This record gives sequence, structure tokens and C-alpha cells, in this order.
Amino acid sequence: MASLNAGPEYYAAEGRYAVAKTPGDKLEALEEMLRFCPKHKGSQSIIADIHNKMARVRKEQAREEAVKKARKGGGGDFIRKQGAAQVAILGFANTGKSFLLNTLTRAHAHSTPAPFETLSLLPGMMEYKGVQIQLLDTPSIHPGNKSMIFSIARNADLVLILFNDESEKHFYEGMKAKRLLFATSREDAAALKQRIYDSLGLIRVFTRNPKTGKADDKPVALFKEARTVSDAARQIHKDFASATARVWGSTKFAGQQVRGTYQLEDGDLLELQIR
Ligand SMILES: Nc1nc2c(ncn2[C@@H]2O[C@H](COP(=O)(O)OP(=O)(O)OP(=O)(O)O)[C@@H](O)[C@H]2O)c(=O)[nH]1
Ligand SMILES: [Mg+2]
Repeated sequence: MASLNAGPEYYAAEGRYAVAKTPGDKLEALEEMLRFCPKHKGSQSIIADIHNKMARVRKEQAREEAVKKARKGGGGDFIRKQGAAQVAILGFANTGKSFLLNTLTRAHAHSTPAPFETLSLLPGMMEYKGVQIQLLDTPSIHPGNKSMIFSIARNADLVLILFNDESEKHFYEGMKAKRLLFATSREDAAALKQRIYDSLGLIRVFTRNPKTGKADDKPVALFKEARTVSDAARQIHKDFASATARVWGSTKFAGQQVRGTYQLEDGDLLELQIR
């Protein structure tokens, strides 16, 4: 091979490339190699090789980006659901969406008198009666982002719309939502917290350890529409498809044996028998 006669910077970058793990680090090292590679006839093939490597790394980077977006649920327009339910907070500019998220969760959204302050989705977790509920701050709705916001609404378990004036409600016609709650801007946060919980229609059940007989103090939350013993088992572990249980509370007898199809009630204590 012809002598490259490159300086120490080139070899340092080559060394960094050799141990680089992320596409970003690889690209940075390759760019340095290119910068410090002497440009003469003997280095042509080396320069071509660096360009090839850069193209490969860029492809790798694009693929990783696509996977990341897909994990989020596509397009970056969705935030993965966490906790018992996802509540999307919608509203016109300055209706106090970010303020509400900051009041009810530990999130730190930009909440200022300037309109259109929020530009992206921001989740936060709110706890009520031991149930974790995810709130989602959204950019203020306007004709330009209406379809994006409507698709967030469709995906959420509850849509909370903050408004200043009744006339604003027209803007939401045609929106599909599993559950819908309207609240006036600057409504008392504690009262709204309870209204959010009530609108979700959740029940809470508690599991009992069969060995100790002790009830777990963290409830399992179920939607009223899906509150069988099997639903509870699936909440606890996605592989627990079929289950029976002994139930204390809604059953005729304490500790009564029930099937997977049994409909649980709020406050029930159950001992799952997983098959
Ligand atoms: N005291 C009080 N101030 C509020 C309340 N809600 C909103 N504000 C204030 O009103 C202004 C706008 O609130 P934001 O939370 O930024 O409104 P937003 O709907 O997120 O608006 P954009 O994201 O900018 O479109 C901020 O200065 C808040 O401090 C509330 O319930 N009480
Ligand atoms: Mg905001």
C-alpha cells in the first residue's frame, strides 16, 4: 500500500472510529478522518473507503431512528401509554393545559402567558386513590394541527378539553374519543383531578398473597368495561391469559371460588390462581 503520510490527528480519529459504538460517534470519527486525510493520488482509495463507511453509518442511523419512532407508536405523534390510563389535555392557546399538567403531576411543562408555548407532547404521571394516570400536555389546537391532535385524542383513554368560551366546543366536532370531559379554563385542579378519575370509569381491586394472606396495598385498576378476573390477571402479567380466583367483597361468600369471566367490583380482594 502506498504511504499515506497522514498526521497524528488522522490516526487518533481512526482509533476513535475503531472503538465507536453509536452511529453518531462513528460519523464524528469518520468526518475527522476525512478532514485530516492527506489528499493525493495515493490516498484516493482510502478517501473512497471513508465515504462508503459514512454512507453505511448514515443508513444504520436512519434505521435506528425509524425503530425508535415505531416504538413510540409511529410518527413521533404518540406517547406510549403508561399507568392505568392516558388522558390527553386539549385546548386553545392559553387555556392552561401546561399549567394543569404541572399542577397535577411532577412534569415541568413551559407554562407562560405567551400563546402557543407548547410545541410537543409531554407526559406526566398523576396519582389518585393509588392509581397511576398518565396526563398528556399537547400543543394548542388550531386548524393546522387539528388532524394530528385528533389522532392523539383517538388514542387516549380520556380526552380532557379546556375551554374559555362555549363557542370553542364547535371546533371539536367530528373528534373521536373513547371518553370526553369538558372543563373550563382555570377550574380548581383538585376538583378536576377527581372529575378526571370519575370520567375514566375505573375500578380498583387488590390482590392477596396466597401464602401470607396479606393484601397488596397497590391496587390494580380496571376499566368498568373490562373488569373480569382474567382482565385483572392480564394487567398483572400479560402472559396470565387464563385465571380463576378466590374473591372477597362482591361475592356471596368470603373467599368464594370464581371463574375467569367473573365481573369484579371496586374494592374487591382477590387471590389469583394462574394456570
Ligand atoms: N392562577 C392560575 N393561572 C393559570 C391557570 N392556568 C393557566 N394559568 C396561567 O395562564 C398562562 C397560560 O397557561 P399555559 O399553561 O401556558 O397555557 P397552555 O394552554 O399550555 O398554552 P400554550 O401551550 O402556550 O398554547 C400561564 O401564565 C399560566 O401561569 C390556573 O389554573 N390558575
Ligand atoms: Mg402549553
